[in-house]
Amino acid sequence: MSQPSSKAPGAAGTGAAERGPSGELHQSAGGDVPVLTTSQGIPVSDDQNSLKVGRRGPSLLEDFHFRDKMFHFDHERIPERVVHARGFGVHGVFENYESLSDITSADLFQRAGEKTDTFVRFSTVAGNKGSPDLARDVRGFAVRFYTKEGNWDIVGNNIPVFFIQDAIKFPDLIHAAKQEPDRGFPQAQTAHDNFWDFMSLMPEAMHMAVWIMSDRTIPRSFRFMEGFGVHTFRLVNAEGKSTFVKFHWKPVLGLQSVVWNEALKLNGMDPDYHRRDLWEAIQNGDYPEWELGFQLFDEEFAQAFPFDVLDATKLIPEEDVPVRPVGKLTLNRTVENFFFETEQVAFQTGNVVPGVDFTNDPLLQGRNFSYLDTQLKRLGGPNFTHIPINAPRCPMANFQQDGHMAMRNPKGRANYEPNSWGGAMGGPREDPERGFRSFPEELSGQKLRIRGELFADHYSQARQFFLSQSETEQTHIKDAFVFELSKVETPAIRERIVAHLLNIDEDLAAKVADGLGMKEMPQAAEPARPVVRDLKPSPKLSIVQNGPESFKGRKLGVIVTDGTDAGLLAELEAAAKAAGALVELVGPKVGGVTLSDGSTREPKQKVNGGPSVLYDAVALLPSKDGAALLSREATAKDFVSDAFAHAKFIAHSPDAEALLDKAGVEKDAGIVELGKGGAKAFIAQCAKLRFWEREAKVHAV
Ligand code: HDE
Repeated sequence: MSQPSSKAPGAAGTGAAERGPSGELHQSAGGDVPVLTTSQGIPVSDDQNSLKVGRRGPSLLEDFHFRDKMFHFDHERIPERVVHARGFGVHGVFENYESLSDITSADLFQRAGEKTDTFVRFSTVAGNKGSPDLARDVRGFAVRFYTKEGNWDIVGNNIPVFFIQDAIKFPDLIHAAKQEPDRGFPQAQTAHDNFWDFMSLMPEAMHMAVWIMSDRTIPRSFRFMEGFGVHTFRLVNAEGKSTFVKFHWKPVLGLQSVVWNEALKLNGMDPDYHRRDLWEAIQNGDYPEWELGFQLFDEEFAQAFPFDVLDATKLIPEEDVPVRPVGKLTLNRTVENFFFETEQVAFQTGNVVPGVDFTNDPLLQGRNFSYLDTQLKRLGGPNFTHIPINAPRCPMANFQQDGHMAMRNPKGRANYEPNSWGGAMGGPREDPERGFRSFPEELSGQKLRIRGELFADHYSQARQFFLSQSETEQTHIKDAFVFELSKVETPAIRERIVAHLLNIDEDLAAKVADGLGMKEMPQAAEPARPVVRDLKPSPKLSIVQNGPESFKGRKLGVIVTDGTDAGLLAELEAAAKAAGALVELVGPKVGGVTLSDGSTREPKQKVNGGPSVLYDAVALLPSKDGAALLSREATAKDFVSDAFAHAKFIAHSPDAEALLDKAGVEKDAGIVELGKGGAKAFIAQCAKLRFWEREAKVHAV
C-alpha cells in the first residue's frame, strides 16, 4: 500500500508545507502554485515516496510517476559539443547604422536604425563542458542574427586567424589539443606533449601559436574581447556586385586580459568567472556592446596583397584596410533556461542570408559541411530548427516533413512540388527575385589535393604580430611559451618549437630557449617560402596599445573591517561610481562590519572566498585593529601580495601598513596612500588598468 498523500490531487490547497507520515515535507499546490503533473499531465499526489508494498516493502513496477520522472532524468544529457563545449549564451539586439545597399542586399543592412534580434554564445574551445572559464584557450564568439530573411550566423572566434588552412586537419588539431586519449587528461589546456607535438609538425600553425601564447587567450571578460569572422566572406548587392569582407566585433569597453598567474588562480577561485561576469553585467543593466565592423576590399586588392585572402592563417592589418563600423550589438537579456537556449543552439557557418556569400577558403568550405552534420548528432534528428532558439523568426515554409520530434509539418494536401493544386493549397513556391542566389564565380581547374602557393608562407605574419606587441605583451608571450613547453616532457618537441620561433623572432627564440634551460640552440626550421622580415608592425594587434583608458565596467575590490573609515569608503565608492566601475566589499565576515561612523555594511565576500584576482584594482581600508587581525590571516596576505604581483593598482588607508608589510609589498607609483580627497585621482589612475612597470620586479625566472 502506498502512503496516504497529504492532499488530494488538484485540490486547492494553501501552498503550505506539511509533513507526511514519515516526516518528509510535502509542498501542496494552492493559490497560484500549479499542480505537479507527470509528462502526460496526470496530477501527482506524492513526489517524495515511490510506490511500495507496505512501509518497508519492495517498490512496484506500476509506479508510472516514478518511471516517467526517472526515465526523463536518465536521458537529460545530450552529447556535448566536441569543441566549444563550454559556453555561455545571451540574447541581444543589433542596430544597423546606415543603409549598406551599395555593398549588400542583406535585409538587415538596408535601413538606418533597423533592429535585428540576436543570440550570442561565447565559449572556450578545448575544455569539456565543466571546465574552468580561464583556461588558456581561444574564445568562440558566435552570433546569430534572426533577420527578416532567415537566420544568419557569424560563427567566429576572439582571434582573427586560425591554426590550420584546410578543414581536413581539424580532427587532428582537436584530438591533439584535448585530453590525451590513453590517460584522459590534461583537461582544458594545451600545455602537454600531444598538442605541442602536433603544432611543432605544422608550420602553418605558427602564426596562431604566437596568438594563443599572447594574452588574447586569457581575456578578463567576454565583455572586453574582440570577435572575428576569421575567413574572407563576400557581400553581394542587388546588382550582383561582390565585395570581399572580413567581419570584426569591437568591444565598446575596450580590450583587457588578465595575467597568467591570475588566470590559474581564478580557475580555482571562480571557475565560472567569465559567465558570472556577463550574467552580472546584464542583470545590473550594464549591457555590453560591440560594434560590428567590415574590412571591405575587392579582387584587385586581393591579388596585390602579399598573402592569400583565402588562407585563414593570415589576417589583413587594419592599417592596410580600415575597419568600417556598420552597427552596434547590445547584449541585454540572459536566457530563461540554460539548456533550452545555450545548449541547444545550433550555429552553422552555412546559415547565410541573401546578400552574404562564401569564398573558397578551404577551412570555411569544410566548416559548411561540419556544422550541419554535428547538429544532427548533438540534437538527435533533422528537426532541430523546430526548437525555438534555432527557429527562424520570419515566415518559413517548405515541404520538409516528419522525422524525430516534429513540432510542425506542412499543412494541407500538397507535400511535394511542383503540384497543380494552385493558390494557398499548393503550398510555397520559389522566388527568383528574393531568393538566395550564389555569387556566380567563374571556376575551373584540375581536381587536386593542393593549396594556393602563398599559403606556404608560415612565419611572416607571425613575426609581424609579435613585433606589433608592447614590451610587456612580448614578455607575456615569451613566458607563455616557456610555461607551456616546460610541461612538455619530450625535449625534441620543445626543440622543434624553438626552431620555428627562430624564423619569427630570434630574440624571442633565444629567451624561450633560455627559459627552458636549453643547452644548445637548434637550427631554424626550413621555411617553405622566404620569411618577409620587414612587414610594418600593426599596433592595432596589441591589447595594451588599444586599452580603453577608462575604468568603466571594471571592478574594485575593497577590504573593510570593523572600524573602517566610513568617509574614505564613501569617497572611494562615489569616485568608482562616477567612473562607471563597480565596488565589491571584502571583509572578515559576510554578516557585516561596523564602520567608523557606527554604520554597518555587509561585505559581498568573506576574505578567503574573495581573492584579489576577482578585481581589476583593490583598496585596503582596514582599521588599525582590522589590519592587525588580517595580518594573521593567510588569505588576506594573499589578497595583497597577489594584487601586487599581478601589477594591480592598490590604494590603502594609512592603517593598512601592517597588512602591506606582511604581504611583502614594496611601494611603487602603483600603490597609493588614500588621504582625504585622493579617491578620484586613484580611480583615474586605474584607467590604465595595470601598473605594468612593476612586473619585471616580481618575475625573476
Ligand atoms: Fe568550429 N566547430 N570548426 N570553428 N566552432 C564547432 O559545431 C569546425 C572553426 C566555432 O557556440 C562545432 O555546433 C571545423 C573556426 C565556434 O555553439 C563543429 C572547423 C572557427 C563554435 C565545428 C572549425 C570556429 C564552433 C562543434 C575547421 C572561428 C561554437 C559544435 C574547418 C572562425 C559555436 C558545433 C557555439 C563549433 C567544426 C574551425 C568557431 C564540430 C570542421 C576557424 C565559435 O561543427
